[in-house]
Amino acid sequence: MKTKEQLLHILSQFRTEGNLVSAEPFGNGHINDTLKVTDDKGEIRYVLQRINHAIFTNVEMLQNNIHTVTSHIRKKLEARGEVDIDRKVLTFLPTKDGKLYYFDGDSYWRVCLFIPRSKSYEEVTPELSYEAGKAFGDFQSMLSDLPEGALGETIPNFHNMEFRLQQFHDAVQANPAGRLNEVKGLVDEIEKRAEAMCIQERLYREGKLKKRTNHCDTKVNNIMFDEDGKVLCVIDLDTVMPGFVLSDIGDFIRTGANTGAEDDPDLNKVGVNMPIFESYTRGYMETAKSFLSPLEISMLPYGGRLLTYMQTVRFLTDYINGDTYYKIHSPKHNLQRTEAQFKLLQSLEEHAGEMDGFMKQWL
Ligand code: ADP
Ligand code: GN1
Ligand code: MG
Repeated sequence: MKTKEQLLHILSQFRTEGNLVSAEPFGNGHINDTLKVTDDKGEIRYVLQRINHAIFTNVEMLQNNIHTVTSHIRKKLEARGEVDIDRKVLTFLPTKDGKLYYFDGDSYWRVCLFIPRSKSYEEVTPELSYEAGKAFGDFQSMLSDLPEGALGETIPNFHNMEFRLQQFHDAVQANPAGRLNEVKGLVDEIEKRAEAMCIQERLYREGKLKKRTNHCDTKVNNIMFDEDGKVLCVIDLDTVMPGFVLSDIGDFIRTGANTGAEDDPDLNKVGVNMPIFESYTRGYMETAKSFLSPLEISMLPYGGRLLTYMQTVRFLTDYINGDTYYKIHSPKHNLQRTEAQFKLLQSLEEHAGEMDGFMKQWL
């Protein structure tokens, strides 16, 4: 990591205000490095991020996408007569020479305003989950009129299940870290479900499903709430791109509607939290129903299983590959994550009938 002086030098490339004195680690994402920037009065002013360039290889496209999305949402909020807009959409600062990021010779950096009096959660209540559902539905709805081609795919095939399985099969075939024997049982479980989990790609080829603009990382900690539990805004916009609609309900079910943690070492704690699923879905349907097709609505619970399956596949692929993608905090972290996600998947499968029944009120 950089020294404080180096970080302050990076910050000085941007059109910041105030006398900035420190930049310290913040949040617990698996991909980028996030830092909070404080001024000489002790106030947090900005969020500085080092973009993971190994994963987001086209930083120009990435930052253009984010600029397009935040400008579009800002216009919508203005048209609605919203106040306090700087807390309701992320505001990125240009560099002094007018660029959307700064390259220091080895890393790419960006800066946005810190949202004051805001909070994100790793676990939610049904009330917060209902608000989050409305917010993600509204986010998709506000972006639903972006013209085709307005956004690029920052990670090509990001939520394409067929592609993720291809990567998984490549890893199994190559077995580069010699870990395959240890995970044979999990590999079989993945294979058993492979065909059923590629429905969206198939329906798309048959012309029955269209692509929309999705957030694609609707983790519960990517929503900022105010002190009264109302949503301020959706953050972490790196993966906003065209894709299948189930992504944005699926990843919330995966992360919010889990009684345990994403990487819980105690599998007994992991399982679907039905009240969270129901309240998120209720909120989401309030803002998203107008643009969803009946087929998409009926598939929403499948979205929870799909995104949990996809994450199981992605964590296991990374474990087999020797931990090259996700930041890990212990040697078997990716295996622990895989097992916890698989346990959640089994629980979602057990509750599938109940979840489908809940959707009937909108069909
Ligand atoms: P990552 O890609 O590492 O998940 P995020 O952009 O989601 O990065 O940021 C990580 C955490 O930092 C968030 O969960 C949130 O708590 C906090 N955070 C990020 N941006 C802001 C902001 N503009 N204002 C306040 N807090 C923020
Ligand atoms: C990554 O950056 P973060 O932690 O929000 C990943 C998501 C995964 C998630 C699993 C670009 O998100 O797709 O679902 O970890 N982001 C990328 O926790 O791969
Ligand atoms: Mg995040």
